[in-house]
Order: sequence, then structure tokens, then C-alpha cells
Amino acid sequence: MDSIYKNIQDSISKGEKLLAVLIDPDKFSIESTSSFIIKVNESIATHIFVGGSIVNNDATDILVSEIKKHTNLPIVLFPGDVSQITNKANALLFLSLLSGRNSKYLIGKHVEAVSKLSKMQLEVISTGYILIESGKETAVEKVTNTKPMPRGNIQHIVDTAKAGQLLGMKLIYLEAGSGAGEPLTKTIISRVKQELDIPLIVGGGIRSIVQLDHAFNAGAELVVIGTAFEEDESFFDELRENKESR
Ligand code: 1GP
Repeated sequence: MDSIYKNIQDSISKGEKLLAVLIDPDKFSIESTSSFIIKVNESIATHIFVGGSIVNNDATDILVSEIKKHTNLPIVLFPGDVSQITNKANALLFLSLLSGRNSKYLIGKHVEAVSKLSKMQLEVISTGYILIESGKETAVEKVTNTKPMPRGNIQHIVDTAKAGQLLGMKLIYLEAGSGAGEPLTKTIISRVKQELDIPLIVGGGIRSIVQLDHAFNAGAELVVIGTAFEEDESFFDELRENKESR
């Protein structure tokens, strides 16, 4: 498979919008992989992300192997911890939590991951991860013991994303948190996008086609949706119908 990052850049240069379905191994029953992935394949999804804040050892490796039996879509790791790294995937988002000031999640876990990564042929994509408040405490907040950035101070969010780019990161992931009550506003997304030359990922709390389109129209190049599919797989059918009518 070609470089996942290059494919993302190529798609963006053609004006294509990308959608990742996020599967959290901790919340997903392995027996439903086949039926779930059939729906992913039929939808407008372009990527499958696998990861979660708290995942048992080996669960990611087992799940990724199973998913691969049913799809040709690229599988990208979105890990909450080093234990979730597996070379069965096509790429790894090497996430640095730029919104927090916990050195473990800024650089510590990354150092821990190196000995594992050096034995693998896994594409590593440096990603600045920015958690923004959503009105309720999220799993990322609890696990990393960091505070999300307030929505009101948009310039601080923009500067944080820009700092990630200046540090050489290849992607910025703006995150409202899994299951967020409200997705990120168009203003936050568009202000950040205006300042960036690298691709922008947006996720958290997107549950409808209208919200998905808002994120795309505001400048998100890749949108991540997890909870909406976990809660109601008929969202896939909605997306498929929408794809046919686009
Ligand atoms: C979570 O951004 C992802 O890290 C997806 O969020 O589960 O709310 O779709 P949802």
C-alpha cells in the first residue's frame, strides 16, 4: 500500500473529503466485525481508525487482523497507549497532546514507543492532538490528566495548532472528545484551517450528515466519527443514501 499520508495529501489536492470510522477495541465486539465492516465498505468512509483511551493488551492487534479480512480501506492506529501499537495496521497517528501540559503525553509515551516501532515497518505520522472542551469530562481528559482548551479562546487554539505545524507535525487533529455533546463549531475549525498548511482532522460528537458537512465546509479535510456508528448503525445507511444522491 502507498504511503497513507501521501494518499491523504493527494486526496486533499483533488478536493476530496475524507471520512474515518473510528473503532474502539474496548467497546467493540469482535464477532460483529464482518457485518460492521461490510457497512463501512458500503459507506463514504475512506479510512478506518482503531484506538481508544483504555484498551486491553492485544485487543487492538486481534481486532486489526480481523478487520483486514473484510476491507481494503487503510487502517490507521489512533492509540491511547503504546500497548495499542501493532504492525498489522497501515499507519500510526503518533499523537502529541498539544492542548495539555502533561509531558508523558507530549513526548514521554513516544520515547517508550520507539523500541517497539523500530522493529516494525509501520508508517508513523506525527500528529498534533488538540482537545477542546465539550461541556463534559471526556475519557482523554481523565486518562491524560489534562484540561481541554476552552472554546472561547480561539486564538489560543489557533496558535497551538500552528505551533504543532512549526514543530514539524504532519497533521493536526482537533478533538471535541468521543461522544461530545456538541461537535466543534465552524468558527473554530475554519480559524484553525486558515492558519494551517498541513491537513486538518476533526472529530468528536458528529452524529448527523448536517454536522459532517459543517465540519467539511469549515475546512476539515478528514472527519472522524465513532460514537454515532456505535450507537446506531443505520447512520451508515443514511451516509450511503447520501453518497448516492451527491
Ligand atoms: C474520538 O474524534 C473521535 O476521539 C470520534 O468522536 O466518538 O464522538 O464520534 P465520536
